[in-house]
Amino acid sequence: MKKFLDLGLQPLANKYLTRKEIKNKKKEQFYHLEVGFDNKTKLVSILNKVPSQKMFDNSYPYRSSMSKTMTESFKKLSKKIIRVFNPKLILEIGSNDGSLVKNFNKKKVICVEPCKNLAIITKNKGFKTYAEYWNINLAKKIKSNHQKVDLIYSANTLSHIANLDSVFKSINYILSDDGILIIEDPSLLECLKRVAYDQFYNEHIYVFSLLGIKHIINKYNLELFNVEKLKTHGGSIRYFIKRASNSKIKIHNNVKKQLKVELKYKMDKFKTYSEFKNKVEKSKKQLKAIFGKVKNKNKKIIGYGSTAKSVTVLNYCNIKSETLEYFVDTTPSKTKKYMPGTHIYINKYEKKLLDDVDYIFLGAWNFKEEIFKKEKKFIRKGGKFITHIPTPRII
Ligand code: DWN
Repeated sequence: MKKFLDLGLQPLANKYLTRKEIKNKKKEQFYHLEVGFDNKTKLVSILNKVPSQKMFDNSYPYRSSMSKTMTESFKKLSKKIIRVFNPKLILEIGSNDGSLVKNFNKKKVICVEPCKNLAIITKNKGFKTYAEYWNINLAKKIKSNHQKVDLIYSANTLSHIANLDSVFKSINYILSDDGILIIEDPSLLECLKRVAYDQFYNEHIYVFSLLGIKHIINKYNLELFNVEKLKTHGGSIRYFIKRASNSKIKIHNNVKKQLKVELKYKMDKFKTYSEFKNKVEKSKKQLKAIFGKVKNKNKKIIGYGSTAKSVTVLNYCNIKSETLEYFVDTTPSKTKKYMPGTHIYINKYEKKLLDDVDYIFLGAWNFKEEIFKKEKKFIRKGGKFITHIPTPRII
């Protein structure tokens, strides 16, 4: 791995602080957020990894069901899975609060979710749930209880696991011969194009490209047969994978097309990443200038969506509560808490909290359309948004 980006010292994203922890001056854990590119594997990864147990514990706050965009995307995919693949047994790695599996017959789904506070949700709804980390021991346990599975799905999870060899070895072990693996994660190409450097934080150990995925799955005799571009999470890719030995499934032209696009963008070259670094540094200067200008006019700025991504932005750009007064968020486990590192307060979302606000920083920029639709009144009254994607600007 050759380093191309340094985003400074960062607190652990998703470790929101309680009032008591702030009062007692709780010492937060910081790590050095550096990002590198591996010329051999074409993987882009953070360099200093935080152990999974410190990140995905019994109080993980992110709930995928909090966004209409995500629940609709999962619903659409579920219909497609039933229509096209009609699997007998589905395994979801990283099932969060069950927003995908709720679309399936309970008897046909196995959930894997190491965060116990989330695993309990699917368990209580009657889904077979393993509250464990995905690895070969768990794959063996599941296989001995249920036999092989014929569809494995994993969204926004594999990018969170450091040991990709263990991930794919375990998948390889449990997937039936004509089984399908569907993965979706943020797209590195979109991240580069949008200068979305906030896709990098302790949980996002990797931001995948098709080039990187292809390299790792080939080692396990797995093969891509289709890719779909998604709008979710600021631009994601859904990878459809089969065993190389399964010749019944034709390889879609989309795979070649996407590879061509990535190569045209020179994603296989280090230079592309060092140029990205320059864009990130420029973005920081521009965002700080916007906040400075607005604040000098004594305007009230708040944040919308206390995302893990905004932890990277605020800490990298050193934006604190003197500038951004508070966040609003709909996630119960985040509200009435404080943002990691910057200690900006998170209010439970209520429309009236926007009444005297002049500017809103879009922490959840990936849900811009959903938020703009919801906040028509704020916009009509002349309220403005600040975003750093793709370039810092006021909307
Ligand atoms: O990979 C990950 C993704 C899937 O989710 C995790 N590592 C952590 C998390 O990342 P994030 O926090 O950057 O995710 P989101 O989905 O961009 O978070 C959106 C936040 O905004 C949530 O806290 C909910 C909030 N929100 C809101 O308050 N009102 C979102 C919408 C759409 C809204 O209308």
